[in-house]
Amino acid sequence: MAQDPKKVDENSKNEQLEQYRSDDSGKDLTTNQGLKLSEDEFSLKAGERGPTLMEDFHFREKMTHFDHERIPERVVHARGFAAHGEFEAYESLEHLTKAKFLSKKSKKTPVFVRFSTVAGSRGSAETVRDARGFATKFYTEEGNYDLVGNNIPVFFIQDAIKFPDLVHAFKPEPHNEIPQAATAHDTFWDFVANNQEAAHMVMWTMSDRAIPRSFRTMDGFGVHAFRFINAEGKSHFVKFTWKSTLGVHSLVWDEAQKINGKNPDFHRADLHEAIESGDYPEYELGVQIVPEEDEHKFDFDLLDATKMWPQEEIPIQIIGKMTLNRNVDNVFAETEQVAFHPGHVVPGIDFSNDPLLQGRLFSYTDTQLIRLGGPNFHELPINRGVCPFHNNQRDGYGRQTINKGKVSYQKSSFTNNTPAPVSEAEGGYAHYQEKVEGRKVRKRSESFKDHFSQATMFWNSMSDAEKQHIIEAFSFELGKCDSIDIRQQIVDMYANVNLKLAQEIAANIGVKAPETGNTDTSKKSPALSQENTVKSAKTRKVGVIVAPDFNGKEVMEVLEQLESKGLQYEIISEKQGKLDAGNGKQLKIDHTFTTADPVLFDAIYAVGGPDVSKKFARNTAYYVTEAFGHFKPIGATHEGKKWLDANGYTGEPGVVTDDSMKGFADSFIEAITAHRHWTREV
Ligand code: HDD
Repeated sequence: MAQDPKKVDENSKNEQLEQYRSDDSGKDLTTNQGLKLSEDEFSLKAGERGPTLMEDFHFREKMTHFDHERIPERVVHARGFAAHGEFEAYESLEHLTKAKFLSKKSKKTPVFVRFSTVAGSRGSAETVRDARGFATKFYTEEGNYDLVGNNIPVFFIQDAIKFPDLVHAFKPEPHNEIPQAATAHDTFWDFVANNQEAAHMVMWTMSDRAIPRSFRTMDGFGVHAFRFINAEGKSHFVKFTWKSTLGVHSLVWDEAQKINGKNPDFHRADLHEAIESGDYPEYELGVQIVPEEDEHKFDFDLLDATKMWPQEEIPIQIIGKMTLNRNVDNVFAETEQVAFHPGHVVPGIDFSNDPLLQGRLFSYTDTQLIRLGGPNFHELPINRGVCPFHNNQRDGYGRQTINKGKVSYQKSSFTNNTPAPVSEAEGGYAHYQEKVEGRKVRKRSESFKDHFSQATMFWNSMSDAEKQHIIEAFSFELGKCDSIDIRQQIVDMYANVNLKLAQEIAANIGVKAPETGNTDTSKKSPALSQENTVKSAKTRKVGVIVAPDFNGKEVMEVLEQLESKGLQYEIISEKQGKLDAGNGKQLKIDHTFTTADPVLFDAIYAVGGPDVSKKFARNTAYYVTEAFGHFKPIGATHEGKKWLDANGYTGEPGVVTDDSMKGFADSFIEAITAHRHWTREV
């Protein structure tokens, strides 16, 4: 079904979706044919205790639909969560690209974004160590444009033909389907040892980037070099980056593993709640531009997806902002059925010859055909463009469009040769006329053969704490490899990245430490360290532990200040209900100690009360000890201070106590702004 041509604005997609939404509450129950039903709890039987009858069309329809409810999950990125929003251009990029959604300052375009883990199946936990998918669909007036990226700017492999091998290696091992959503097993590391182009991305996946605190606190990357083409036909290479306005912040590994048990839905719940409470996630879009003539000026190949473009060498120009402001109405209809494809482009955006990108251009439509059951998935509401579409494609499973007339071919005098292609000047997509020549070969370019320089740059750019986390992550993952031979191969391989890194891992996992290796510390990209990211306390969640008869007046003031600075808090006590907060106020208890857990908060504020049970004291000690061990800010006032004293935490970095309450909230918020306190001795 084609839509009327009309101006696209930020509301266009929402208005289009509205015609497909159905609110069933308050309505009469019917079959799918619209027949009203008088009974829905009992099947039709021959006698009250007799067999169910074949003629029970209602039973058959209900059961058949249920039996067919599941579709294949995505072969990768199966576990995901999505939201709607809008993109606003900060300026006109007409000098670089014809793309209309980037053509005017303040122009708004509706978007749909799906975040995902990569390895785990659809029901797997969310805070696993993995890359995160960051796929954005722009519903533009010229058709859908998909930017299908990850939260890591490089990829494991250089050529798409290896993708099935890579995925087979990191997925659970086929003989026992273990482990779920984890690379801590033999086959993944065997693949890495034998495909050393993975060295750089593995550095990222062993770093804190692979355990984000939230989808809201991670950046996104288009990974490949694409092309911008302007109205004069001039091409520039471009890389895309999404930058979270909250900065890039991560969990610690012990915490991440525990969250997977306490709340396997941690990331989706975080995104959903943030949008519901008006804390809309925001990401600025940045572009790095390289003129065609500069293609060979760098010490890496622009077409190699295992290389990033250091922003100190090729600056990032911020060109717009995306705001996610609406949750989906139905996860299956929208999040599950959305079909992304790096080949969904608009005039002004074109491809480079990156062999990973070239292969992706085949794979995505192919996978949707099996996953969404046929060639008409573009008609699903979430996938429909907001501009009209007309062609001679017809039929197929689930076809919804009723194409009128007898002609479904080019060219026909009956229709005056329409629908007709249009010229480039009228918006017709024309591929960039790159001159290409060469012999047919199955080869890797010489310029793709340096696998270690940027992995070393990444290592050199890390803070001490980040380096320590990387060593621990390698030690954990390799420590779970059964094969000592593979452990040794990986350690030897990483001596090419940094000798000390390899030696420290070797010492932890019981293999021989390499004696020689890379000790060069000269090349760095400070922007890679999360130490240098945006720091903000906004939207952080504080767990507040209170007991009956707590000092309501003072504590309520602290809570008001947290709220006024944009923080969230939840109250934890021994029993749910309400506590008297003085001045006629009451404080609602959100959680008992068991319905929450310290790993689910960014910070803990211990208040306590004058007279608490031994169990209460033990629980509070557990909360502050966990928070301390995860380097989290801890605040304590009133009776709460004694738990910090008892454990020797008072005075440690990020531990804020105040006898007089003067300035407590400010100091506590400052500690929360720092995110974690790595200099703490744990
Ligand atoms: Fe891919 C899904 C990102 C390489 C083949 N990929 C998928 C999704 C993201 C990415 C975010 C999930 C989209 C969604 O939420 O629905 N993929 C990447 C990035 C890559 C990459 C950033 C490297 C730069 N992918 C890649 C290669 C191939 C694929 C080399 C195959 C040649 N990817 C797929 C797929 C998926 C997919 C099998 C599974 C589900 C889907 O496409 O829709 O076709």
